[in-house]
Amino acid sequence: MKFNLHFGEHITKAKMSGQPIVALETTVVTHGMDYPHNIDTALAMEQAVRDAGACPASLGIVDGQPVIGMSETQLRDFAKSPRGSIAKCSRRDFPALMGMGKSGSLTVAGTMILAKAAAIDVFATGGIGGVHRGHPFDVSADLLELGKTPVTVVCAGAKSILDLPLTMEVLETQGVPVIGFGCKNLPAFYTRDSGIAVPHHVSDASDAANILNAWRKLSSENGMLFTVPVPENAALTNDEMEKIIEAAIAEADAKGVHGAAVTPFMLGKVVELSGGRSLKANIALLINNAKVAGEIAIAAQ
Ligand code: PSU
Ligand code: MN
Repeated sequence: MKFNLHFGEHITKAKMSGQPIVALETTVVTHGMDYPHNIDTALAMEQAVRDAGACPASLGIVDGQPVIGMSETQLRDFAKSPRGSIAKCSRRDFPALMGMGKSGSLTVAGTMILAKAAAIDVFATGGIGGVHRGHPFDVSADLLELGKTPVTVVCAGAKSILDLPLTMEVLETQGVPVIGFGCKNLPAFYTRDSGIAVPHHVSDASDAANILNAWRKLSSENGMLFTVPVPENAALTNDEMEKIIEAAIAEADAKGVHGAAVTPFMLGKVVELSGGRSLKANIALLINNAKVAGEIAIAAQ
């Protein structure tokens, strides 16, 4: 896809000085968390990238215009928008949103597409989409995008609202390197260890940077994943999560929630059923992933 991109001033500056840039997604702002946690977290992620020495670029579609490096005002507008008024934009949604001059927050897949168009190859998010439990044909476009778009994504694994073994199988089929960052098993977003081994792992940003640079040198045609466990002091346990998730899945199935609505529905239910503890984990891992992505981008300079 080709885009007529609008660059924020901070991005133009960073590009001119050769400062590494880290892309950030915005679906988490419009669909992942409520106001004001969403804006506070988005700004804290930007700050974590800056503290690491890199330049943050929050990506979104604003009134039909793809923006690389949204301003604080634009992010605030996204954060305050009533749920559902800003569309969740994945690969399939670009023509409709842009053609009609609408705004869209970008999913992992959507962010990868615009990041590539803007020549940004490092991106931090919370969790990636995956294969839904009990619905093996509901495969997130994130996984297929990782199979064909060369952007490295730093995430906390995927939520166990998903079928994690099947998600790993699809990533393997798509040829996506999955690198544990400080972990030998895939983290499961709220929890640190899914019990599923990842094929490769590193213990710090400098080793991660060596892999990032090898991936760059190979001119890889697909994406790469670094998986970072949620910080220990904010992590939930697998046992408590499993109960919550089973209840949430049962409710989603009973209500017939499907398609793009499934993930936001599940995210909301989990917050409700965990009494807010999942929110604390979510915020902690998002900020930590932004920090790690910034550190890797700087170490790979
Ligand atoms: N998983 C999360 N938090 C999120 C998402 C996924 O733990 O906010 C968002 C991301 O933007 C991701 C999208 O790209 O949901 C995946 O949606 P779907 O499953 O419909 O592909
Ligand atoms: Mn889906």
